[in-house]
Amino acid sequence: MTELAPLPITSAARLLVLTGAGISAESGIATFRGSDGLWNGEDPAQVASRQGFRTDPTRAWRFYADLRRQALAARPNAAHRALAEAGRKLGPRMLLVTQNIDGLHTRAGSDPLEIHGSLFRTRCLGCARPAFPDKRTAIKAALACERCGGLLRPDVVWFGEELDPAHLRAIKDFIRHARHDRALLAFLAIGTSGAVWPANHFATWVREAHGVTWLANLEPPENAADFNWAFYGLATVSVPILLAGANGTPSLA
Ligand code: BV8
Ligand code: ZN
Repeated sequence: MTELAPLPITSAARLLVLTGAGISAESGIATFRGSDGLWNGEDPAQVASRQGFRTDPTRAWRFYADLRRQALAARPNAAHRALAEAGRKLGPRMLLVTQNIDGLHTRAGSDPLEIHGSLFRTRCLGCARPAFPDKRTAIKAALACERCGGLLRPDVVWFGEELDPAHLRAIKDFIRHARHDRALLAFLAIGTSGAVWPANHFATWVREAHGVTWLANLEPPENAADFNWAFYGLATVSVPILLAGANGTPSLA
């Protein structure tokens, strides 16, 4: 483990950040694979898959309604805020990508690529209406589309579903442009178990582009070998310190 200190985020650096459920844990939202994990008590195939949704849409909607309640009751924490500040300081030299669907990065002031979708958007399986904002939590049964009567579903990416190609293109373009500009390309993964593809491959893409890979997590992830340096500890402690190079000395608030 490496001593916690500000990362060398120089003015020429390009910083790609990936977050997972661990960054929201201290905001009170259960992670997926931790002991209090979200999947505990629910089979992912039953609630986070197209098949599971088709089989029992009411069960899936109750799961996501409960997640919405948790996310709405949660507040962004110091790690979310430090990333939002780094985003303001670095501008286009930083790209924040999240696997999370809880909306906390956005509420902290970031504009993340939500590659697994959003809890707070719903789309229709019956018509071509665009995905629309939806914060309903009092959901007792599967939701029907007001326009066509078709089945509504959360606008999230389930296992076996493709990610938005535009998201993957934006990530690959960010890496390619950094290389083209001969900038220091750095990747920081925060609070993710490295269990899910393709997000668990971003570190490899950066290394193939001769970038440096950093990890801030509670424990070694499945793809620990992909990181040049690993900082183990709570995200609300490590992330503000690691980003001090961009943000200046972290306030202890
Ligand atoms: C796709 C939905 C093409 C919304 C999610 C066989 C082998 C390899 C891959 C596959 C395979 N079979 C299928 C695949 C592909 C599959 C995949 O990767 N499966 C895995 C499970 C084996 N991927 C897909 O299907 C993707 N699509 O590949 O399309 C395709 C098509 C067909 C067939 C094949 C390929 C779609 C992936 C998206 C799935 N949807 N969620 C929702 O309900 O959320 S994934 C789900 O896991 C969540 O989105 C979550 O974000 C994501 C990743 O989990 P983490 O965020 O990492 O959270 P986790 O709990 O695991 O870890 C938390 C970490 O935080 C821990 O390490 C912990 O130590 C740390 N931590 C905790 N507290 C703190 C902390 N760190 C710091 N501070 C703290 N306080
Ligand atoms: Zn419809």
